[in-house]
Amino acid sequence: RGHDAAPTRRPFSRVTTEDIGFFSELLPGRTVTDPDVLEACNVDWLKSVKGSSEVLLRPQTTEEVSRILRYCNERNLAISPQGGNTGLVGGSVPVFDEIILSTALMNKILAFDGLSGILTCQAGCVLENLSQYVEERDFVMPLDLGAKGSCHIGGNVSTNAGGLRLLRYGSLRGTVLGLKVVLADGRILDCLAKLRKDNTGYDMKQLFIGSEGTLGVITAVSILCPRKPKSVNVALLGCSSFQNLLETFQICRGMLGEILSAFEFLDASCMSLVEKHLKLINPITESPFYIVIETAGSNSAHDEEKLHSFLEKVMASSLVADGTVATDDAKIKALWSIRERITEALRHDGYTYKYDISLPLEKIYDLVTDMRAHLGNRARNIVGYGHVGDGNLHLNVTSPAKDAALLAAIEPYVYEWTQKWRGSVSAEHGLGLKKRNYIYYSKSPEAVRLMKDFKTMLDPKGILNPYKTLPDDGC
Ligand code: FAD
Ligand code: 2HG
Ligand code: ZN
Repeated sequence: RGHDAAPTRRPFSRVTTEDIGFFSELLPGRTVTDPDVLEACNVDWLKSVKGSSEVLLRPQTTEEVSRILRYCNERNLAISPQGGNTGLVGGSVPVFDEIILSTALMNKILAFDGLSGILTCQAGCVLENLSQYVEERDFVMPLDLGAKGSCHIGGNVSTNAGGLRLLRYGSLRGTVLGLKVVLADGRILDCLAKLRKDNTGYDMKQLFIGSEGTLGVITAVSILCPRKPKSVNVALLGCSSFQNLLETFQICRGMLGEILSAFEFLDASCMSLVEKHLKLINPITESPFYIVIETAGSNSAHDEEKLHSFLEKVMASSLVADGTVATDDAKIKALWSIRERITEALRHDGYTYKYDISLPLEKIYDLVTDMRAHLGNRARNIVGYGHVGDGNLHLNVTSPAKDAALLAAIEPYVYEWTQKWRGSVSAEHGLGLKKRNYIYYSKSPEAVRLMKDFKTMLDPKGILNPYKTLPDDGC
């Protein structure tokens, strides 16, 4: 089953006027049937998939979510949970007429402990708002990503989003300490622990992290925030080859050690796209590859000394051809924009085929090089960028419009390539609608069968985000 394989509508009930009546009574003024509002929620951020839902529900509390799900489960009505709708795999919008359950009004901060740094909030809090809130209290969120202005923490947890700080603070599987989740039949599972350590049996919250709304609706999150670093430096460096970039990474880890907080890369094609479509300025000499390094520490003199000896070493050995360092906020932001806004630039470049691949570090750019040779001039642009520190490549292929022949040339080639090196076909974006049928390239049939068993146990009628994450077949 290919990228565009359309699923068949399952025999869920259709929303009736009685259903609308029930929801309107439960959520007065927050049961939306206005086609103009629904239009935006039915389409994903990439404008690549579109549903036809006629109802948007905007609960404010866990209790309301519970009553919605209990009702939908009894009525056999399907639900598509939605946060900021910035997901990149078609997971956040309905495929057919599933009811959209938005967390947009679940945006309250519930508690912040200034001693431990543990933040507890509702699932619909926008990541950037949380960052601002904890930064005012001298802490930072353990995750950061280009979609921060729109994405919700519940969406981040549901996709197990990685982002730009994972290298330093680790994945949400470690920093999320607790969750409150509503199950398909309306039961409320309160695992909103605020403990660093808790080995009382199975860690139930892990099941919901990265499950893309298929096992339950997350309504609240508690998350461990690190202290805000006193000193931050960002460097943009140019490298003449990917081999030089990898050697620079090795030296960087050794010399910057505990202050290294990000090591990201982009190739020259990405730089051209942000220059062309977003009018961003490349402040250094053109190079085949660029690195964005961030240091975050507690002593600016110590951090700058370390950073400068590292830069001297990599420039003296010609691993790095040119570079610039930023210490003030405006320049730091400008350098980060070059990396963070590539996804936006790609959207301007045409229809985009996205691949979010984990590979052994030494292989990550070979996939881009091989794809260029394989596709020849059939694509508009073939670019590579991503999280070097995490072994995560973002391979993107653009074309003037949707192109079935181009797609057939990319897939399954890209997945076979990834499988050969025992990589992952979804490093951090999830499987959603678009990648669900490629799961076997990275997971064994036994593991997928167990996933299906969990799904059946927790959502026997399959009402939660149908057609997403799990493959269509009956394996
Ligand atoms: P949505 O898109 O609304 O939903 C995503 C999935 O989670 C869907 O399956 C949805 O059904 C489910 N869901 C949402 N909320 C809930 C809930 N409360 N309970 C249960 N299920 C729920 N990802 C990365 O990992 N790293 C990045 O660096 C990164 N950068 C990005 C940059 C840009 C410009 C964009 C557009 C996206 C980027 N992403 C990145 C993709 C990433 O998946 C999302 O940005 C983010 O994690 C999704 O949050 P959201 O609130 O928008 O969720
Ligand atoms: C990033 O790292 C995001 O910028 C988006 O994960 C990647 O658009 C992409 O392919
Ligand atoms: Zn990414």
